[in-house]
Amino acid sequence: KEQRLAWWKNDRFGMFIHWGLYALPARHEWVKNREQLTNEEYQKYFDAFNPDLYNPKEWARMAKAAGMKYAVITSKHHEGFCLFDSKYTDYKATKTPYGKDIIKEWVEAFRAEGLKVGFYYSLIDWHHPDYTIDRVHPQRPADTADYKKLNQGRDMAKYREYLRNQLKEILTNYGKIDILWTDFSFPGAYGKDHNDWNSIELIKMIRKLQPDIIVNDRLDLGEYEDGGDFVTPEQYKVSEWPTRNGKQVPWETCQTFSGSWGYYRDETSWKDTKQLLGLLIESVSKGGNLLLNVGPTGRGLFDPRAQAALKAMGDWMQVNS
Ligand code: FUL
Repeated sequence: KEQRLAWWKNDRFGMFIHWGLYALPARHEWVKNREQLTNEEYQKYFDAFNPDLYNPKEWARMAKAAGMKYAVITSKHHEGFCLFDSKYTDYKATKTPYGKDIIKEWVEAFRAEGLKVGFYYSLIDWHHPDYTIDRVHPQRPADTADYKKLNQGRDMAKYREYLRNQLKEILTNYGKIDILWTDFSFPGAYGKDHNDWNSIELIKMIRKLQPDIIVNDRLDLGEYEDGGDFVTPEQYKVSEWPTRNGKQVPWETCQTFSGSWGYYRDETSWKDTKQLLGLLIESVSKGGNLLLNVGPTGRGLFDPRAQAALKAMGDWMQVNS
């Protein structure tokens, strides 16, 4: 584990990219859930998905200039839309008007800049017909008595197979992948946990397919011997080096420029340069990494506010890195 993590502990600073159909409505990556949209209502974003200005080389150049050394992109977020060309679904970029494998282009561009590459993959899937409706599903019922009726015909065993097949695809079809960032669990009544994903089998498969890969801690395997390689405090400034069982553990905080992870056009709560640099310095000084998120627009651009922030961080890094 120490060996696997060596480069990552040295590199410290990475770019997170949340991109999917939610970039089109541009009001949070959870929009389908928040507004309880049906697949039919959400379909218009799929039909219109055509990021004509997508230029991953430009993204990679900006990440590198900011001083970032690695990047992690959403291969699939909770909405279920796949940026990669999967054999197991038509709900993917290659079937939209855009028609190309976003992930393939992305991986090539980022590697060419010398950046390490990682995939975020959502265990949650609000589009798949076998994924059971739970308390965080867009179609959640008002009355808990209705879950059973709503879930008739949905089969999590089939979804588990889909999930496993897709993880296998992203860890097989794109060469060496440096990081896997899975997401998420909502244990408890009407939620889901590691049994729903069959996480123990998944982590074994992941290690076999990519022996050097670093995996985050979101397979809900806290008790298991291999619970992942690092912990992921989200959206708060870590005040001291996190511990598990009294021992300091590798950690990475993930943070947004404003609030949401997906592009949110009207958000005004953007952090200023001082806050962003503060996050980086505080994290590194406490032994951690910073994974700073960009949510590209529906046409494939980084918002000018994101570009300016990255530039300002890069200017600082040039003299202080
Ligand atoms: C969370 C997700 O629900 C958010 O949308 C985002 O992806 C964040 C990094 O992880 O669990």
